[in-house]
This record gives sequence, C-alpha cells and structure tokens, in this order.
Amino acid sequence: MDKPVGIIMGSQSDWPTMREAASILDELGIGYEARIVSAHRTPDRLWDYGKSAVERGLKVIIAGAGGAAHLPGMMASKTRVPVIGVPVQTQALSGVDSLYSIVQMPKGYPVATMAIGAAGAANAGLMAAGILAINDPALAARLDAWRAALSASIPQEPKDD
Ligand code: RP5
Repeated sequence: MDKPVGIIMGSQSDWPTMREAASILDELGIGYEARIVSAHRTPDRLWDYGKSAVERGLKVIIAGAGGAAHLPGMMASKTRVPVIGVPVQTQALSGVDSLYSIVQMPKGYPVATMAIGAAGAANAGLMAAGILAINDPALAARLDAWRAALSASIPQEPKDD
C-alpha cells in the first residue's frame, strides 16, 4: 500500500493522541507512516524528514506536538507538503500552549491547525482524507460513506442513561 500520509509527533507520549489520526486513516484505507520527530530533541531528523518528504511521495503531513510545539511549523518551513498541526493537550496549560505555538504562523508558511487533543487528531486524519480525495474518487466515496454513517448514528432525541 502507498503511504501518502506522514504522521509525526514530538514524543512517544504524543502517540495516544496521534493514534486517533492513525485510526481514521485505517478506517478509510489510507496508507501512512508514523514517526517520532522532535523539533528540539532530534532536529537533524526533522530536517531530513522535511527535506525528503516530496521525493518520498508524501502528500500530507500530520504533525502533533505539545507544550513548546514547534514541530508543525518547522516542518512547514522545510517542505511544501501540506502540514496539518495537532496541538497535544498538556498537563500544565491544558494544551493552550500547544495551540498557540502551532496556530500563529507567519505569512508564507501555513500550518492547518486543528483543535486541541484527540478530536483534533481525528479531524487531522479526516482533513488529510479530504485532501487526498480530491484526486482519488474511490477514497472520496469512502469518505462520503464515513460521513453519512456518522450523521446516521446521531439520534433525533436525547435519552436518559
Ligand atoms: C513535546 O514535548 C512533545 O511533543 C510532547 O508533547 C512534549 C512532552 O514530551 P515528553 O517529555 O513527554 O517526551 O516535544
């Protein structure tokens, strides 16, 4: 299977969050790789990943990090492959630190920033699917079906526990 999506994260501790993106890609039959790439602890790995992203055939990069979350922005500065940023929830500041670190990119190097935490990671998977579906009718049909199933699962009325 092709692996058009790269899921990268700053630490092993981000994986429980970033796994939500991976699960969505699994559900939709999209190939991906998952790697730990830290802007601060492994800057050379970040550089190499960004430099080789296009030639390796990556079409979308999902980058999650927490705290001083520089990974998504640094990756966006190193490759034109679209970067979707996921602010990982932190203990000290609840992920607001991560969000602010990712969202305020300077003009010229965008990061598509998702919500904080698990919902943001899942939505990053769906955003990647939407981008890839532009040129993949079979994937577009799977994504439409996924969205329709979610809608159909929402009850009309609330019920007591
Ligand atoms: C960031 O620091 C990572 O993305 C992670 O969210 C945070 C904490 O990392 P650990 O100390 O848990 O490895 O670089």
